Amino acid sequence: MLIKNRPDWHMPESQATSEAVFLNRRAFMAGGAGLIAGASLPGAAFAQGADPTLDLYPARNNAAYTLDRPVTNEADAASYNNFYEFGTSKDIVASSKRLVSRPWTIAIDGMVEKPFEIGFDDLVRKLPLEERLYRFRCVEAWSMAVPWTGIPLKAFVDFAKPLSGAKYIRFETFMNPRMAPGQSQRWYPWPYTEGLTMAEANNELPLLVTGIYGKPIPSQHGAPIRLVTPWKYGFKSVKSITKISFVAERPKTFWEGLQASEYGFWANVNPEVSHPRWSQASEQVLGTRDRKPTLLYNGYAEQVAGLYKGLEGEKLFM
Ligand SMILES: Nc1nc2c(c(=O)[nH]1)N[C@H]1C(S)=C(S)[C@@H](COP(=O)(O)O)O[C@H]1N2
Ligand SMILES: [Mo]
Repeated sequence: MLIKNRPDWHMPESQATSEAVFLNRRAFMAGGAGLIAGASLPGAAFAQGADPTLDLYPARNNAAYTLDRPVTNEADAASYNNFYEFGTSKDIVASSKRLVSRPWTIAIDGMVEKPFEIGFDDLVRKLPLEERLYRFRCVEAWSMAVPWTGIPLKAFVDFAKPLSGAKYIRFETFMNPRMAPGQSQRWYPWPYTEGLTMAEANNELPLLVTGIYGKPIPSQHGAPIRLVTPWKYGFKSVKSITKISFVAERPKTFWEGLQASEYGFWANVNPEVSHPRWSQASEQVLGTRDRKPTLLYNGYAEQVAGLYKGLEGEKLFM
């Protein structure tokens, strides 16, 4: 196995237990560990042309969203990723180059006036794009601060015209095991899915992200379009979306399907509620030697706390 030199802030494997460590064990026992090797095949066969949305960047910055810490170095954010479709390590940049992000079609279905499909390059020119600086917190207790560019989810919801019976929005990633070797690992509930309540979807914070650091989003961050919900743990921020459905029932998410006792639907950040394998009290800031205290709702209580009034009986923080 190749061990790359890491900057000295990088957490040793022992500290940075992966979200899926128990799965690796399961895979090993099933004799499927060799499948992971496929994730590092060269991506040459999938080479693509210039990005057709380059002219949209950098987008206007929305100055309403400020940070309490410096923006994470771009190279650090771009080389420490979770994208299980391309491997379970943090080092998936090379294998994620297999992601073919053009042409890219998104299906909008379920409880909408009229289901439709739209090409990504068409969608991104129909709706407003803006840049926002957000904190981002993974349940593995690392964090970063990122200039995302995206479409406010609320603008997309209005565009999709959901019916009043729609109570949740469900997001789904592509399914293509030939392109994404991790999807050959049959014990995962592929494709990756996530969901929000309609009230959450209509909040000001969630972004359908299409860019990062003033450029179109690269493969490892979830090209060409992914969700970002900065008050929730990172696993809610589903990458490379191909389907958005409006539904009446709470969707079952990928991580709930894997391990419901550890990963719930709400997944709101709370320093006082530990995950079974990680204290959530503090976070390792990527690219620095800093551990910072974690903030309730990752510092976004002012914007989102009201969403959870009356839901105190729910497991809001896992
Ligand atoms: N489709 C898909 N989306 C995903 C994941 C994944 O494995 N597959 N991992 C999630 C997790 S656990 C995190 S922390 C973030 C990481 O985003 P980043 O690599 O852009 O920092 O993506 C989330 N979205
Ligand atoms: Mo994560």
